[in-house]
Amino acid sequence: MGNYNIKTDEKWQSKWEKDKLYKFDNSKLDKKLYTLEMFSYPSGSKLHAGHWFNYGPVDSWARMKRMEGYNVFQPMGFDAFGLPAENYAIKTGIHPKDSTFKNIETMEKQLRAMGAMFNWENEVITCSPDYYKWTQWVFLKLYEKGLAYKKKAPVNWCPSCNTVLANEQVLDGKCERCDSAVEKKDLEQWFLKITDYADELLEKLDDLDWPERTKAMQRHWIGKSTGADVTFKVVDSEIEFNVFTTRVDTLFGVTYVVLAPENELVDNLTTDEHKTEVEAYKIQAQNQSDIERQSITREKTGVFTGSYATNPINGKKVPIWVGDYVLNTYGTGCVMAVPAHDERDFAFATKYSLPIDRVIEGGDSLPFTDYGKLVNSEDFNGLYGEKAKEAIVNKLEETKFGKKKTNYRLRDWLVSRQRYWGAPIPIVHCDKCGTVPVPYDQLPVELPYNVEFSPDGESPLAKCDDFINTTCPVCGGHAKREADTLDTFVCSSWYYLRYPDNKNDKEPFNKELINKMLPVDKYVGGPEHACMHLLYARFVTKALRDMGYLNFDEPFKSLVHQGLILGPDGLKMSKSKGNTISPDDYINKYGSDVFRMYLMFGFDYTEGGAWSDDTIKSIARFVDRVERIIGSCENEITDASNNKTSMDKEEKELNYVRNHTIKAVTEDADKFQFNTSIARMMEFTNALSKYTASKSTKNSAFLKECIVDFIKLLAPFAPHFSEELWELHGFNSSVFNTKWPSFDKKALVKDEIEMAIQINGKVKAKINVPSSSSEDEIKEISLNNEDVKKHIEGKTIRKVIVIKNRLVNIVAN
Ligand code: ANZ
Ligand code: ZN
Repeated sequence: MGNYNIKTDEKWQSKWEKDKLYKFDNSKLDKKLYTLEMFSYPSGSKLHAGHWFNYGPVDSWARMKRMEGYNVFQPMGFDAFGLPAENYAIKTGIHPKDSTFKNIETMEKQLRAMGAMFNWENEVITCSPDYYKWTQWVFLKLYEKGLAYKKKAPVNWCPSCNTVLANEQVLDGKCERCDSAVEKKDLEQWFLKITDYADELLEKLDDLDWPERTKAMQRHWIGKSTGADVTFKVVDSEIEFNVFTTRVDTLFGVTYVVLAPENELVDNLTTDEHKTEVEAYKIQAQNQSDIERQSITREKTGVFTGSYATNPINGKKVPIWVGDYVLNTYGTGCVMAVPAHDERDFAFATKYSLPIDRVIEGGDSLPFTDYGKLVNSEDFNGLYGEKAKEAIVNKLEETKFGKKKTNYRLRDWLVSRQRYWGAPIPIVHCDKCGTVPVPYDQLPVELPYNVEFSPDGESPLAKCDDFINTTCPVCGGHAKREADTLDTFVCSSWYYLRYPDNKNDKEPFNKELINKMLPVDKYVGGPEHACMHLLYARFVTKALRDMGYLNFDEPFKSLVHQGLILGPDGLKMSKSKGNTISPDDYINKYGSDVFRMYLMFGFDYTEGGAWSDDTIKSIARFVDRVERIIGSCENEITDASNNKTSMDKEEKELNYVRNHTIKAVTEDADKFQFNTSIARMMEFTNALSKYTASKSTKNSAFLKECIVDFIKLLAPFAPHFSEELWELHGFNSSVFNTKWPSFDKKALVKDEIEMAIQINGKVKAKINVPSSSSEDEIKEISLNNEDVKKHIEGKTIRKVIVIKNRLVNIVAN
């Protein structure tokens, strides 16, 4: 065993802290690099290998960037409000505030033990009043701009726990805690109008350096779709309704229409004869989630209302049905059904024996869902796709029975929670003045400590008299505070704006500073946030920009998702499955650098994988070996006077590996390919070892240069260990204050190149040629090679093909 261990970590961590080595200087922002990792939730289960995998390698990248001359800002904090702490409190009676701050303390210690260059003086904790004061400020600013509003909306309701459930607490339509069937209940809720930004959120995705998959998910989530609203009149009635369709070219193929069960027209359209059946169906549909209802594989169900509507294009009478495959929250909540050309309609029509009329040519069987030539469509026969749509919409517009329409799948963001552990919504309800925002100078609206948070159907804050009763800021009369708290995603939608100016008590951030610090240059976190956090943050940035606070459009220029580290059993790590890996044990045994390098070497950063510690020992051996080899060069390092001006063959070879390593590590690490970076470092180690072992008189000046480069290259990946080596061998200051090595292009050109010679497709010989050789020279050397001569004896050479730097191909018979 070598000398590196956890003591080395501790030594350097306290030295770095004492020297304020990583303190961010915000007066030099021309080469700033804002590196951000998604902050953690302070849960009781402490930091696990997954956190480490998120933070450790990114810190290595940031360290390299620092050495490249960037002014790196890498803050850390805690996303500290939310349900887990509250649920834990309900179970154990420990107050969420107490458990949260205790967890934060533990996690901070663990994060420090990692030795990352976090700017702790910029820490942000979302449940601290000095932070959520500004979360409330953001909410009020959105409210002022009409981007926050209240409306009735259905929530998940557990009748047995008497409480509202978040979507993630509903499993298969049942309450996660008690297994009762979850119901829908209409409650007044606060929303943020993210839909105002739907178009920009969609368009600006193109310019972002983000994983394509994530951009595709956001595109899908926003779900822009262009089509038409078509008006159907109800037969023998004044009532009419619109359907939204993306396939107006199929209008002649409509054989029935379907309304969502919740559609407000359903009661009016249901004839007496069908009342009981429709009522029963509505109740049944109520408890299905939208996701279940949209499932393609689920059997389609529905009931007939007894009424008919008229197809505006041909006057045909079609039956009106109710079916839960139609969502009330999308389009108009009604669809025109074209079973011949739509899968869902086809299944439905087949089940209920409704007519299926083909209006598009093509395909062997129905449904045929592609575009094609129109048939059975009167004047429009023979038209195709877009042309057909255009012609039919024009006709509808003329007759006032329809118009072009764009729909979005994106919904406004529901931000109120009937929960305790969140930022109070800064609103007061006054009988006289109505909804009144809390004046800015009265922020924060503090979350009271003594609150009964066990669920009983009401927001916990509603029962806290001291909190809820207040005076109206407008009229001074008696008023009640809003009892709901904000979704934790509101807290995390703007935290990156607070870090650089976290101590500002006059404003959420200094405008001038923040516009220089942002956007974030590199954001790293899990892909599970693709459609929530990452979309909310983009929205809030754009809204604050439009209010004049920010001068950039997007918060995160470049995004990387780390892969998932799974348990040894290949399953997601979780306490309940007992397959979690605690980094602490490994760090105690091997030191944090070995653990960090193991994570980087053992897994592809964006892929992750199942945990196995097979190769952690080989990383520990690698560290020992480096220590030994560099130790053996002590004499050359201290006395580098043997400075031969020219390099011999061995020195040229080592110099090649050295420069090749610099190039490869710099490029690979920049692409977050840490595993190959470390593999290159191992090769460099081998080359150093070979050189030092084979030479009795070494070129000491040259060797010293190689070792200096080696330690610098290793430093980002093994920060404590490298700092120790740096000091041990008499180098001053911190290795992290030195310049990242650059490579010498000339050294990468090898004097000689090895080439394979194939004769009739089979490798028969290897040759070494000067790298400057021309094609003809290479041909000549090849044909004069003894092995080649043997093989071609007596044959006629038909062709010699030279593939530069690799191969000579001789065809002979
Ligand atoms: C007739 C039709 C014929 C349709 C055809 C498709 C194919 P996107 O792309 O997602 O916007 N639709 C409209 N509103 C709906 C709702 N509230 N619930 C469920 N389905 C709804 O999908 C638009 C298409 O989905 C619309 O075009 C409509 O069916 C259906 F051969 O209209 B289509
Ligand atoms: Zn009032």
